[in-house]
Amino acid sequence: MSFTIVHTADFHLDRNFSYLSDEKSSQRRKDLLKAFQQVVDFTLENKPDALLICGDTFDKVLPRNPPRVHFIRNMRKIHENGTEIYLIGGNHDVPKGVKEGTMTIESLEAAGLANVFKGNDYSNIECKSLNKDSDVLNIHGVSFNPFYPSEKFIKPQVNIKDGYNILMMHGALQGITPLDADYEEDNPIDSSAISNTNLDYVALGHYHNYGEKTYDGTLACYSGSTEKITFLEENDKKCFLYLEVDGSGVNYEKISLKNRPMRTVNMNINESIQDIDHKISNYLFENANKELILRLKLKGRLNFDKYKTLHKMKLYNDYINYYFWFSIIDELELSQYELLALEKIEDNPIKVYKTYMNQRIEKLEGIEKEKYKQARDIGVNILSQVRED
Ligand SMILES: [Mn+2]
Repeated sequence: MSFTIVHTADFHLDRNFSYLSDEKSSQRRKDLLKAFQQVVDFTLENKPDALLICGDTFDKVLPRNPPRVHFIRNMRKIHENGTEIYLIGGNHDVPKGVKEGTMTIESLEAAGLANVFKGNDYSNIECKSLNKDSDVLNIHGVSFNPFYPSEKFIKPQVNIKDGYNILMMHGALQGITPLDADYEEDNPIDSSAISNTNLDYVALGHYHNYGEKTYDGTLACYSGSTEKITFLEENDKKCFLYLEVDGSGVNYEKISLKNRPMRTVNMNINESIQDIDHKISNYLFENANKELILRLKLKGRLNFDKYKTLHKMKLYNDYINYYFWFSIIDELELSQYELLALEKIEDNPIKVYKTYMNQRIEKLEGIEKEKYKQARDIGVNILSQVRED
């Protein structure tokens, strides 16, 4: 007898993409929903026994209602289709104070649609059993603990039961490397604690890249996020996992996801280039792609006069409609360029500020006039200090 399982994590629904305009950020939120939908559609079609969602379902503790309703509606379909759903909270789902109190995913449990492991005590991990004919799949799950110290390794205590045993966790398992090194500090899990269990499988969330390792016969996998969240993930191939657990062990298949393309390109610029704008403009024209998120990094050394022939804002305005989004990141170094003393610049910020304030002060009278004079002097003082720094 075997159990079939879909393992996924890190949908990050309702994320704000702060580097984008409101409109583009909202389109990226639709991208997140599209990636999520691919998992939903696969699950509805293949009817696995269990769907495991290993944290960071939502990017924030209090997501907006549209993605929340969308998520619940799809979970209901999966539930009614005969798949049992299990969720844990990730560092983005778990409230850190009493104000929010509960995780958004708990609403699924309240509606009777899913099992949510809300506990975050690694020494007392909750277990729910799924029966199929005479076989049992024991799912142990624990949510992310936001108060756990980053230098102390977690040794999860799992009470192994008759049948198959799977552990769901959201944290940093030793031995698997994340794309983003910062992630290694969040709820770090001791790999020897995994080796010493008799678990059949560890379903992990948190790392946005796929990763797997076997610890003394126990397979542990990060399914990775379903959409590319940061530029570190631009070349990452997104997937989720379809597993079959039976007497012979765990077999799994990576199911690929389709995502919006993201790319960072380094362009070398130097003084021998006749027309820098033209070179960049050519590149942007030839590589135009309405779906693409592009970062163009300019590298190299230029003198100041040559640098002044570069018009980044104009290039941006000319080509922004040829892409989903792009930006020119200026990493150029300037040669033969002396930092001018502020006094020598005609419009130094202190002068500009002083002139502006004096113009206003002229039009004022009485106490108002005095307040503005004080404000002018405080401002000049602060600006002078900044200049000295
Ligand atoms: Mn996470």
